[in-house]
Amino acid sequence: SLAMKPQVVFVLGGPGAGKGTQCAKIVENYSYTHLSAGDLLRAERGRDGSEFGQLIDSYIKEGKIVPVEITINLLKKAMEETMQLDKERFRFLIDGFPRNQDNMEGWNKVMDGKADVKFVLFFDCSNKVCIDRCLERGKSSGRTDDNRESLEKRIQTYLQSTRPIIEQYEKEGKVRTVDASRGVDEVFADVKTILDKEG
Ligand code: UP5
Ligand code: MG
Repeated sequence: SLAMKPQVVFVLGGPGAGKGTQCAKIVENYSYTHLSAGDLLRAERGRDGSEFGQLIDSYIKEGKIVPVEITINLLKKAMEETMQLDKERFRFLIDGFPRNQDNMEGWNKVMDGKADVKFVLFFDCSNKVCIDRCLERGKSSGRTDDNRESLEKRIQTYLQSTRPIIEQYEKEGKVRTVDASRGVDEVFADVKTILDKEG
């Protein structure tokens, strides 16, 4: 049988914009598989015998972007494993990637011709709302980067490195923007409109 090429939606937005929350809701309603690059990196950090554990740990605390070779391998492996288990599962939400030029070049190099990027779902949210949400979550998340010091760095990295990537995709007409500062259900209503239209 013919294997389908992975169909990818990149999900971007600042720290705490609601990428993970909205992806979870999408998965309940559409046949997408959610892959959070951050979650994959945190799992790799905690994996016994990982040669990248310490590097990932320090990058995450510093809000810096991990070298793409590491992230792309985790994403590629997760996509392959998903499709091996069920060949109908070829639609992916790739959450929190690509975050910089290095990420984008790495993706283009490794995935060229192997996956189609349909569009970028951009959760647009003010820095203040983003920071407040992460600090609130930090009370119980156990995440090493949900503190004020790391958050300032995460926001800086987002503004300096990730926004330009979103702008590049915008020029290609590939960005679908959602106002993510509203309540979860209001945001999701807009997400649904976009996904229903894109098919
Ligand atoms: N919440 C969500 N939506 C809400 C709403 N509409 N109203 C009110 N509250 C809302 O949500 C964050 C919090 O806000 C939660 O408590 C939620 O209940 C609430 P969440 O859905 O988790 O937001 P999300 O955008 O997913 O936030 P997250 O913190 O995961 O975003 P980041 O982009 O900062 O984190 P990520 O895990 O993607 O990356 C972490 C680090 O990993 C990066 O800083 C980087 O160091 C590294 N990384 C890489 O190096 N490369 C990668 O490719 C990816 C990550
Ligand atoms: Mg997340």
